[in-house]
Amino acid sequence: MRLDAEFTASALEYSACPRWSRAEVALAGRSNVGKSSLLNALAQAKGLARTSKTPGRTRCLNFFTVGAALALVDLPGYGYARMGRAEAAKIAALMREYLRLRPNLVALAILIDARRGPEAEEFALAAEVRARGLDLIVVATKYDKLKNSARAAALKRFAPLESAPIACAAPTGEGVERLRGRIRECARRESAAGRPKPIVAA
Ligand SMILES: Nc1nc2c(ncn2[C@@H]2O[C@H](COP(=O)(O)OP(=O)(O)OP(=O)(O)O)[C@@H](O)[C@H]2O)c(=O)[nH]1
Ligand SMILES: [Mg+2]
Repeated sequence: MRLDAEFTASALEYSACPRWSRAEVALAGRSNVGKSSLLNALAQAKGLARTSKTPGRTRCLNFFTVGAALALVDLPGYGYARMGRAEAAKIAALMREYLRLRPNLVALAILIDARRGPEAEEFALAAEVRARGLDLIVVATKYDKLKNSARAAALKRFAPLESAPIACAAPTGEGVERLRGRIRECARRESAAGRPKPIVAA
């Protein structure tokens, strides 16, 4: 079943994040890893989140509501070498603030190119997610770019993250239903815990 996501808001600064009670599941990852494409695949809506061959496309936090209780957040990518230093620092600060402070955040999906495997940035992100007690979802993206014979070895490189990756391919939809299931599960667990989500004050 698709996630009926609707673009609702963008935030260039942490203080501009929407004030609502929705649980948020955010997608993080290196620039060009396929965050926006996967969001579109989750929603089965091609032009929902803007995708591009040019890395560094998404430069703000983009919020997509899914019904009254959930929102997906497309985060700007990190590690884009050709982005100006001031711009990169601004984006890194925005991400850090969102990850550390956002009370609505219940789970972070870390997207990692299946061909590349996790690197220092992803290990650091995973540690931060666990330290905050959030749910961690590990996604191996662009799985369609790997030959069948190379797939098992590629996924083995994810083992040190200690969370089984969901292998996804946006063009074919492989793995996407599993990821939807995980996202729904995180949101459900949160509402079952009965934690009232704060409506963030200004
Ligand atoms: N073959 C294949 N290509 C993909 C997949 N996901 C994304 N792409 C391509 O990779 C490029 C980057 O995808 P985006 O979804 O824009 O990546 P992003 O992570 O949102 O990038 P930033 O916003 O720059 O951080 C585009 O050319 C996509 O078409 C996938 O699963 N398989
Ligand atoms: Mg993007």
